Amino acid sequence: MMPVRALVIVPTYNERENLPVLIEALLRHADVRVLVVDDQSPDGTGAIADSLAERHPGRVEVMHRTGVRGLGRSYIDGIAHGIHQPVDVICQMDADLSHDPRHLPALIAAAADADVVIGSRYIPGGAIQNWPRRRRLLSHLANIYIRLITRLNARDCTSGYRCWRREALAAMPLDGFISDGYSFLVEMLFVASGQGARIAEVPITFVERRQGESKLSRAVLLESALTPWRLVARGRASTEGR
Ligand SMILES: Nc1nc2c(ncn2[C@@H]2O[C@H](COP(=O)(O)OP(=O)(O)OP(=O)(O)O)[C@@H](O)[C@H]2O)c(=O)[nH]1
Ligand SMILES: [Mg+2]
Repeated sequence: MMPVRALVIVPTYNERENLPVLIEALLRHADVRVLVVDDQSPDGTGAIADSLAERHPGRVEVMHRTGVRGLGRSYIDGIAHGIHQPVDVICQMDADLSHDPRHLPALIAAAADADVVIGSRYIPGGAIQNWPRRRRLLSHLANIYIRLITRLNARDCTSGYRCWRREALAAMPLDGFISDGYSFLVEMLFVASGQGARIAEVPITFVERRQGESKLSRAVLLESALTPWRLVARGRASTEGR
């Protein structure tokens, strides 16, 4: 069987302690390349990423974004670059070591029969480490809420650990996306599902970050609460327009 070539896109904002550890672990897997998308992190993550790219030529690439910062925007830029690379699958994961690289082969393998594979905390075998009860509850309720409104079937619609077949990503109209923060992840699934993408899940153990700071703010939570409604409203408008 031909090896599956993977590109892993890692958005970073202030992840200087975490990024080197993540990249070394990722590169232990053959046929894996990494694209770091840094948003001018004030802590110097961008320079650290550059030195990692120098140490691993051909396997690590860095995109330094300027202008408006954002997780969704970073993914859009990273994906626009990634879909033109000679790879079979494109993965997304957080830089803060919450997403263990040891799960990557399972995600990539499952993409043989799916267009997108979610690293899932909420299917049998999935788990979360070091989250307080409050945060667990919030995430759990968020997923119920999203599933109810959007009719998505996946158990973990908010996981940022995913593996896409390159063609499935290339088919996404990313320019028309309406969300930018964490709900960008929900929007990606919603749009993919609307395009008939096959969505699969494999269990992961999510580990809360030890280094660096969380960027989860009130504004992010509000956007997350509104996005599912905006997505279905847009979906209805586009079917009525036909
Ligand atoms: N490029 C870029 N990356 C970002 C931005 N905001 C967050 N990230 C990265 O996106 C990933 C997820 O962000 P986190 O802050 O870990 O979000 P979270 O997992 O919900 O919150 P934590 O509890 O802190 O882990 C990490 O790799 C961040 O560095 C941003 O504005 N731009
Ligand atoms: Mg995190």
